[in-house]
Parts: sequence; C-alpha cells; structure tokens
Amino acid sequence: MREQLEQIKAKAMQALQEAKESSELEALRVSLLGKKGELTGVLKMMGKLSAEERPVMGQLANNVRAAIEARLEQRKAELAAAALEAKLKAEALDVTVPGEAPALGHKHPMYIALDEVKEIAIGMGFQILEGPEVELADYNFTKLNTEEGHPARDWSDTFYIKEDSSVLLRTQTSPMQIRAMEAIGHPPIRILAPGRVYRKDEVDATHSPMFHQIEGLVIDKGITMADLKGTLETFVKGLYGEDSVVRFRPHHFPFTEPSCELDVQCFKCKGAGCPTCKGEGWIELLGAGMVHPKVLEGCGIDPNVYSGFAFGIGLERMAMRRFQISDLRLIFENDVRFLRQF
Ligand code: 2NL
Repeated sequence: MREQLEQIKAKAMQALQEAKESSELEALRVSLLGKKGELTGVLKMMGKLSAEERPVMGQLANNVRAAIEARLEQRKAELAAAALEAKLKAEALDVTVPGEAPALGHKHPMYIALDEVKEIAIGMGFQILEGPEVELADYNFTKLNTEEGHPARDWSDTFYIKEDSSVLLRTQTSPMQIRAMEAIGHPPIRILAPGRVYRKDEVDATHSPMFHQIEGLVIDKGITMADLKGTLETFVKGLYGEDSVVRFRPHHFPFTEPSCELDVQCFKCKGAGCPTCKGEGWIELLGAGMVHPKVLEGCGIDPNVYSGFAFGIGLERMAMRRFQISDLRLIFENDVRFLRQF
C-alpha cells in the first residue's frame, strides 16, 4: 500500500506539472481526490490493514492528499498568472507607433479673400455688419434712388418673394447700409457689409444666381472724393501690394453721384497687356461713388451737413483674381480636390 500511495503521488505530481489548462487541473482533482478517485480507492482498502499499520498508512495517505492539494493550488495560480501574462501581451498597445492624423479642413478661398478685406477695413476703423438676405424692395431699391420702372427692378432680373414685388432676395448688399444709417442715425458712420446677393442669372464661368458682395460706406462732415480715392487706394495696396497703381474711371450708379470704377494696373505685366488682364493692362476691381444726396435724405441724414462715399466689390471675382481661379463655378461646387489647393 505504501508503494501504491507513493506511486499515486508521483503520477499526480507528474500530471499536475504537465497540465496546461485550468480545466485539466479540475479533471485531475476529480480523478485523484474525488469520491471515485484513485486515492479514495486506496483508502477504501484501509480496513484490510492491521491495527498497527492503519494509523501509519492513514497518516501517509493524508500527507499524499495534502501534497497533491497544495501542488494543485500552486499550479492553478501558475496557470492563471501565465494566462494573464499572455492576455496582456496580446492586448498590449505600442504607444510609439505614429498616430493617424485626422483630416483637418481649412478656410474656403473666398473667405480667405474676404478676411483680408475685413482686416484692412478694421484697421481703418470700419465696423463689420451683416443683414437680412430677404429684403424689402423699399430698402433694396427705392431708398437707393432706384425708382419703380428702373430696369434693375424687372421681374427677369430679380427674385421676388411676393406677387406685389414688395419683398425680394436682395440684389446687392446696399440695403444693409440703409438699415445701418437708419439704426445708427447720426454720422460718423464707417461700415463694411459683406454678404450673399441674388440675381436671375444663368450659371456660367463668370455668373451665378447667388454671389457675394462687400460694400463699404463712410459718412461724416466734410467727406469728399479725395477721401474716397485715398481710402480705396489704401485697400488696393493692402490687397495687391504697396507698389499697386490704381486709376479711377467715370461710371454711373443710381445711388451715387458722381460715380466711378476703380482699376488696378495689371500686377503681372505692369500695364503692358497680357492674358491676365486680357491685353488691357488694367483690371477692373470695384465700383464706388459719393453717396447721392437723395439717399442720405431718405435715411434722415441732412445732405447739407454730411456727405459720404460708398463702394462695392464682387467677392467671387476678387477671390478668382487673388488665387487665379478660372471658373466661378469652382468656388461653389466645393470639390475637395479643388479646395485643398488653398
Ligand atoms: C459695384 C458697385 C457700389 C455702392 C455700391 C452704396 C450704398 C449706399 C449708398 C450709396 Cl447705402 N452707394 N453702394 C456705391 C457705389 C458702387 O457697388 O460694382 N458693385 C459690385
């Protein structure tokens, strides 16, 4: 019996050493120590031993059992530690692997151009204002000295919201200037109003039924054409460089008198004529003029005391010149392959 017990112990130790899974350990526990286990089988034969041998063998059997139990617990702990180690290794994160940078967007080229204009305007004391795109015809036309019957008010030129032509999508940013004059009430007024405007135009490389304008307005005592010229020249030099050359040509707008257009000498050919200026030597930039006395009067500002000038720039065309964009539609299509270039 002694040999049997020694054998069981040796076999058990060997099997426990070789077990690779905790489920194997459990199976071994049942087969060695369970009710039908080997050790129990040996113990059942105790009755056949002599009275002297019984306590000795009993003692030995208990020792074997205790040794197997202790080794079992030990192996259980070892396997659990190994399993944890393997899990940690498998799930380890290498924090030194370079990350994937999230795709970052950036400002639209047209807004880059607008921000440049705003920056220069703010530097000269202008306030930036925005207003409604759905406007009263009164503000969009009448108060800007554009009476009923004027061609700009035609149904084929303007998006009217009401049958009676009293409400429309603004065709220019000027109505915002009227609102500002009425709201501020008294000069000095220095405002810049950028925003969307709408006209019934077919889409092509240079036209869109929705586009953007930037308008400026300055009103105070003693403002003259000299202020208009100096201010606009400062704008142009800020945008196109200190060595820019400008010229003013007479023009007509209903809301200004006198009116003019401003050209900048072609920055590519310096006036000689090239594809950028279409051989002209000059590039048309904006329209401007001295605010018509009727417009001031309509806003409650006395034209005998105050005078002012205003100017309007098409923002898309400005951005197209700035970034050498050949087709207006590219600005609105928002194809990232195009936008990524700026
Ligand atoms: C152009 C010309 C211009 C104005 C806009 C204006 C506004 C008020 C009074 C008088 Cl409230 N004038 N705005 C004046 C002259 C020209 O825009 O070619 N825009 C694209």
